[in-house]
Amino acid sequence: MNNKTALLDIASQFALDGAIESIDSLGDGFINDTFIIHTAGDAPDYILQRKNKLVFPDVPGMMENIRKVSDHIRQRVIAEGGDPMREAMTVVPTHDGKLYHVDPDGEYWAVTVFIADTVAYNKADSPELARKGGEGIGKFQAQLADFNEPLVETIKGFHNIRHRFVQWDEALRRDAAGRVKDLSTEIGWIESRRTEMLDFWKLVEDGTIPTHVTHNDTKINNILFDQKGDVLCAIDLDTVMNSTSLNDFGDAIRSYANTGDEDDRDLTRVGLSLDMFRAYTDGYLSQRARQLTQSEIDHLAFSARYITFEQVLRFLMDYIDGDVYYKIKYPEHNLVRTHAQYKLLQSMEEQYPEMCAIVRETVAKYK
Ligand code: GN1
Ligand code: MG
Repeated sequence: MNNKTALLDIASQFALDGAIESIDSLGDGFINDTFIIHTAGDAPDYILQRKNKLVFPDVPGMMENIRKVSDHIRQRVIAEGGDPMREAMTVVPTHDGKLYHVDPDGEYWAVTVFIADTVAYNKADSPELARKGGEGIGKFQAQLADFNEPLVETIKGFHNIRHRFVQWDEALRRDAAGRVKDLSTEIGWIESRRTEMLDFWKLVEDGTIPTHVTHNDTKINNILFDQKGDVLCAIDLDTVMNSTSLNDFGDAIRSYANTGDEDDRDLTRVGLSLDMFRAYTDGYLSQRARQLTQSEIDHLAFSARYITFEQVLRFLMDYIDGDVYYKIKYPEHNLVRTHAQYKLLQSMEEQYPEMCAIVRETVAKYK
C-alpha cells in the first residue's frame, strides 16, 4: 500500500534527529497503520502512524489532545524524579511545527519517539504482570487527576452505550451486508442486556459516577513494560478523553484476565481468570483505592461486564455492517471475535459475586 519512497517522503516531513535508515511495519493495531523509523547513530527511533481518518474525524484535535496529555504526564514524571523520555510519550512535530502531516492522498500521519528496551505483550502471562499492569493504569489515572484542559471527543460516544445502541439500531435497520437474518441468536445476546447496560450508563449521565480524563483503550498491548516487568507508560493515546475511569479498569480486565484470546476459535479456552482479576485489581487499587468514590468502587466489577458487553456489540455491529471498522484477517473474523467475547462475558456474569467480593477485600486492604 505504502511504497518505501512515499513512506520516506512522509517521514522526512517530521523534525527527526538522525538520518533515516529504514522504515518497517510494526504491531497489530486494529485501527491505524503503524511503522517504525530506524535512524542512524545515537538518535532515537520513531513511531510513524497513519491515523485512520474514518475512525478519527478530527486528527488535528486528537493530536492536540495527545500532546496536552503527554506534556502533563511528562511534568509529573519529572516532578517525581522519573525519566520523562521513557515514562511519557513524546509527540514529534513536523518541520513547520504541526503535530501531523497530510500526504498528497489526504491521509494523516503522526510521529512519536520510540521507547527502546521495552516489552509489549498481547497476553498477560502471569498474575505478577497483571498486578503491574493494574498499578500502571492506576498511576496513569493518578497522574492525570489534576489535568483540567479541554479535550476534544475524538470518537463520539466511544464508551457511551446509549450512543452505541443508537448505532446498533441503525445497523440492524440498514442490514448493509444482508447478515441479520442469520444472527438471531447473537442479536438476542445484545437485546437481553440492553436495559441493565443502559441502567449503568444512567449513573454516569446523572453524575452519580464521576467522569475524568481516561485512556479508554487499556488492553495489554497498549501498555509498555520495561524488561523488569514494570509499566513505563500507556501508549495509543488516540482515545484519551473524558469518560468514567471505570472503563479503563473494565477494558483492562477484558484483556488481562481472559484465559483465551480475544478472537479465540476454541471457546473452551475463553473465560475470566479470578486469579488474574484479583492481581490486576490489587495493582490498580493500590494506586486508586483512596481516590475513588464509593459509586466507582461499587461498580468496578460491573465495569468489566459493561466493557466486554460493549465489545461484543461493537464486533457484532461491524460484522453486520460488512466489516468496515476493525481490520479483519479472514471473512468471519468479527463473528469469531463476537463469540469469543460473549463467552468471556458469560464467564464474568457467572463469577460476578466472586469478582465483587475481591473488589471489597482489596479496597479494605488499601483504604
Ligand atoms: C481497537 O486500536 P486498538 O487496536 O488498540 C479499538 C478498541 C477495541 C480494541 C479491541 C479506537 O484498539 O476500542 O477495544 O480494538 N480502538 C478503537 O481489541 O476503536
Ligand atoms: Mg493499540
